[in-house]
Amino acid sequence: MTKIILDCDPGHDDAVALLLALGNPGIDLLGVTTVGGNQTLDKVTRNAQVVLELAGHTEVPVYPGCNRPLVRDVEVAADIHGSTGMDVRGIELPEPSVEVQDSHAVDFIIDTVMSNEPGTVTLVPTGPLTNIALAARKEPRIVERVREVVLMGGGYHQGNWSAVAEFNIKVDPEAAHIVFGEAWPVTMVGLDLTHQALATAEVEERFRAMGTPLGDFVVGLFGFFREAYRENQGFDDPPVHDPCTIAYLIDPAIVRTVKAPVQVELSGALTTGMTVTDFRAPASDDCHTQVATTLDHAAFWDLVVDAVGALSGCED
Ligand SMILES: [Ca+2]
Repeated sequence: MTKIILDCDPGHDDAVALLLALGNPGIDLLGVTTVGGNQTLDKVTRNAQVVLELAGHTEVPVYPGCNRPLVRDVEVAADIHGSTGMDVRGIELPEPSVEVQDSHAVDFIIDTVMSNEPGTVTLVPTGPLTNIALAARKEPRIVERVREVVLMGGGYHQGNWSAVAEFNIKVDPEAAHIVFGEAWPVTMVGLDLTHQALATAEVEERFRAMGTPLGDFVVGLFGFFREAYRENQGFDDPPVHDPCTIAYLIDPAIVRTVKAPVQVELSGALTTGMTVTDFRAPASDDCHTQVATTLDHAAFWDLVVDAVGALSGCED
């Protein structure tokens, strides 16, 4: 089992990442930490609680983290995720009974990494990298103890929050600079990969056909997400970014990667938040960063469908 901490800002696609992590037998979700991103911290934390409630996993602890980027002002993605950060179509969301923990996300991350065997805990950030950067600064010894950081963010050809920058990196580039700069292994699951993870009508139908509350929840997520992506980003089907990180951890064959140095632009006139990826020569042996390139779309959605089915109590 791969032990992970999911550091997220739910978020439609964060919600699907959570379901995949909860429903796949290969993933041991040690805790959920939240960070201001798609919406404000209080909203995304509540959304994490709602997803755990719906999935029947109220035992997973939730730790709220940073409510703003390290340096820059708060910027949310209401156009894409709605006023709640996780607007859905056609269903009522429950009042969560899951309580949030008193300690801060950054301290939970540090304590968990330090108390587990070295090389056993993977950090999976699917929001801005504020919590992860602060954890690395507060307790530098976590850097050599973390197994790897598998993050959704960035892209080597594409942007979505500017021509060349992706949202998670663009809103807190200083945090991203810290995370990419530390010596731990980093896998960047960026837009080049996640724009292949489209929730097509056929995919959506598989969740509808489950006929379960959780299947309907996913359909409700996709309904809002599809319309938001059509109106704001010119997509026919929405790209479901965040669960690609979990899919990579479950089966690396589903997400192909290539080693390459990545640096984050902090002061570009047009390019702030760009993840500048250097493909010019084969990466050296000590290159600690790799970028995701190609997704096996069918195998990816099979994993998500299986996980949601398992959480729903469905047989295959
Ligand atoms: Ca996210």
